This record gives sequence, structure tokens and C-alpha cells, in this order.
Amino acid sequence: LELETRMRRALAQDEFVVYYQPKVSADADTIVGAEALIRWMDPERGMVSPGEFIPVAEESGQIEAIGNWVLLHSCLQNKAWQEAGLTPIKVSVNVSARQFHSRALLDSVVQVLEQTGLDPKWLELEITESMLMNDVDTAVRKMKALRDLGIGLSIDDFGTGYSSLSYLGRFPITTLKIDRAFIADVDTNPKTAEIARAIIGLSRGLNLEVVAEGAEIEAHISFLRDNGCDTVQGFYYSRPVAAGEFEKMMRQKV
Ligand code: G
Ligand code: G
Ligand code: MN
Ligand code: NA
Repeated sequence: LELETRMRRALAQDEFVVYYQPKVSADADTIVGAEALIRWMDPERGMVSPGEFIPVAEESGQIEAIGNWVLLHSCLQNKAWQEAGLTPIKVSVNVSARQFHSRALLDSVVQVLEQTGLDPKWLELEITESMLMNDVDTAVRKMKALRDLGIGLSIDDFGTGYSSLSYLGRFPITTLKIDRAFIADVDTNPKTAEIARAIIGLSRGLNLEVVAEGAEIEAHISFLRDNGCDTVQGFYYSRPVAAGEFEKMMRQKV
């Protein structure tokens, strides 16, 4: 079967799963958040990577249904963790370009918040710079409407897009997420280290939370901690894991 057809069946037959990757506070070493990342357990082909099927879903329009599914399930899960008495965390959900530009996004978020009863401050959407640049005014209006709901907004893969820094002050965002390309050689390349320091400084100056992604080794962690990065995500702490395993990590702190 075509990927598109299999995806339609996957949604109906519950073959999608949300995995969670911890975001850790750089100074306290505690889990303060998670990125929700979709996984597809195809009964015939095993695990299919979102890098493979998200672009197809985006093309075919299925991304709206899949995106709403991820949003609902990660908010239900987060609410369940809170009701189980765990320290509240913020869950970040990736939004694709087509979802961001859809008229239905705002209503979908409102509906999920109502349906789950999750306090909006525990939800954040991750968007990329490239989604915002075609029509900056419209994007800013959409971001403001989302922020008015009380949720957070993060710029994902920051530093790799083509947005002008002059727009950064106009975007009503709460978080900058430094792309992992900058983190990878922060301990070996002095120029990369300087760029990472500048992004951290910029975020602090603009009162934004700054998250580093792709921290894989102790040297990345110590660099980020020493340079005032708030939050760190990466294989050093954990790969994305199923909800049950994530809950175990939260109970053990990291
Ligand atoms: O988790 P992994 O590294 O395999 O993710 C690959 C890509 O798929 C990343 O760019 C990630 O942002 C994207 N992705 C993962 N889950 C989702 C999702 O729920 N929605 C969207 N739009 N993209 C996702
Ligand atoms: O594009 P986006 O930033 O949403 O992609 C998120 C993906 O990045 C996650 O699904 C995860 O698989 C991947 N990722 C997370 N931490 C690391 C890391 O430490 N190293 C590498 N290479 N990839 C990571
Ligand atoms: Mn992301
Ligand atoms: Na990213």
C-alpha cells in the first residue's frame, strides 16, 4: 500500500504513539519539560521515522489529523502525570508549516485545552523560523492569538533558518531552541562556542527561555551550564522514550 493509505489506516488503528524526550534544567538537573515526538509502529514494517512520514502527511493534508492527534494525546498525558502527583512539566509539541498556516490551528488548541483541562502554561508549540517569514504580519497575528490562550511558543532549530534577527523582537515567543548543529562542536570549535554564547545572551536579553538541543556528551552540558543556558535536551540525558519510561525518569528526577 501507498504510505498515504497506510497512514490513514494507522490513525484509525492506533498505530501512532507519542514518545517524550526530557528537557532538563541546566542548573538543577531536574526534568522541567518534554518534547513530544510522534512514532509510528507499522505492523508490517516496524517503526517508521517521522522524518519519513511527516513530509508525506504534510503534502497529502493528513498532517492536520495527525497533528491534532499528537496535540490531544500529549495534553492528555501531561494532565494524567499531573493528576498522578508528579511535579508539573511543560510539554512541547512540534507544529508543521501546513498546520501553522491552517485556520483550524487556534480552534484545535482551544478544543484540546478544554477537553483535557490542562492549564495552558504547561503546553508549548515548537515552530520553525521558515514558517514565519512568508507573511510576517499574519504570522505575528497568529502567534499573538495562540499566546493569548496562555500557551508558550518556541522557535525550533534556531539559527538554521533564514529569518532576519530584526524580526525576533516582533515575534511574541517565549523560547528559543538552539539548533543541535551549534551544540555538536561547541566544545571543540571556538567559533561555534562564540555563536552559542551569543544566542544564549540574546535570549536572556530578550527575556526568552533558551533551550539547547542535541547535547550528547558531558562537555556539551558543562559548556551550556557555564554559559547560562536554561534548559538542555539531548541523548546525554535520554533519547525520546515511551510515556511509561518517561514517567519512571520523572520519579527518579533524571
Ligand atoms: O523524533 P525524530 O528525531 O525522529 O524526528 C524527526 C523529525 O520529525 C523532527 O524534525 C521532528 O521535529 C519531526 N516530528 C516528530 N514528531 C512530530 C510531530 O508530532 N509533528 C511534527 N510536525 N513533526 C514531528
Ligand atoms: O527538528 P526537531 O528539533 O523537532 O527534532 C527533534 C529530534 O532531534 C528528536 O526527535 C530526536 O530524535 C533528535 N535528537 C534529540 N536529541 C538528540 C541528540 O542529542 N543528538 C541527535 N543527533 N539527535 C537528537
Ligand atoms: Mn522540535
Ligand atoms: Na529542533
